[in-house]
Amino acid sequence: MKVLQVSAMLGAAIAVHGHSIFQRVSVAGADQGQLKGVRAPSSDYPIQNVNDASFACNKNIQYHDNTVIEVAAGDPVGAWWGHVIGGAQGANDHDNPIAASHKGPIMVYLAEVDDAATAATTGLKWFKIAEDGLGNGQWAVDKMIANKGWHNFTMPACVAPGDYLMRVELIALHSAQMTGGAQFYMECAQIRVTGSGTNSGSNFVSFPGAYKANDPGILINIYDNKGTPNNAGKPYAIPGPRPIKC
Ligand SMILES: *[C@@H]1O[C@H](CO)[C@@H](O)[C@H](O)[C@H]1NC(C)=O
Ligand SMILES: [Cu+2]
Repeated sequence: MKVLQVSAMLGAAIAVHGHSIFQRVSVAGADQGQLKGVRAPSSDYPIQNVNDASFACNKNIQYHDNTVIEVAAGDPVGAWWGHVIGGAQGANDHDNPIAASHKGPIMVYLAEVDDAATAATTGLKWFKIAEDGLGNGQWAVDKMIANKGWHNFTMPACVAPGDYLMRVELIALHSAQMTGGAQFYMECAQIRVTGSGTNSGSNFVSFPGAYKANDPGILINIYDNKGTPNNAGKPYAIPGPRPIKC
């Protein structure tokens, strides 16, 4: 009986942390495989300090293979999120791919590198290629949950060929009304863009550096006076620069 009670309490404690990890890529509908070409930690914990030295591609990376994923400019791309490495944490995991409370945007950045398999993650110049925030009361995270962990976007058709780190970032805003309360989840994939694009980016930013703790999309109360997480019907200002336009 005691043991059962303790494990029930542990279960509840774990359920409180409905975090997430980006760990799989699809290109033009082809699943590239679990952790193939994605650098990931084993921990699903967020970073909450926008000045964290590991804000680009997360810390304590445990998974880092030599795969470089080919993406033709213009391809549809999917980024798959799971609660923990592998997806669900046990049976009936209601917090997979992420706890439903974790409303917020999902963004994709690229940084050009010499060799995506081995590139260091500091000192890079990042540009944004995709972003989704809040529309019609639905957050990017809501769509990702409805889509079984997949966040789909298009590799812009004008992106110049070359190796890039592709940083996919989700911000959970459920406690973002306190400074330092926003939760940042990010991993980087190793990709090689092909095609005849000529756009090597613009509006470059650094990580850390791109965000401030009090940016309007980071220090924010997303609840209306009834507690609905709809930003009280106001538009949501997605952090960082706008994506490139082709
Ligand atoms: C998103 O991409 C995944 C992986 O390719 C696919 O299974 C899913 O159907 C796509 N979802 C939508 C809504 O396009
Ligand atoms: Cu969480």
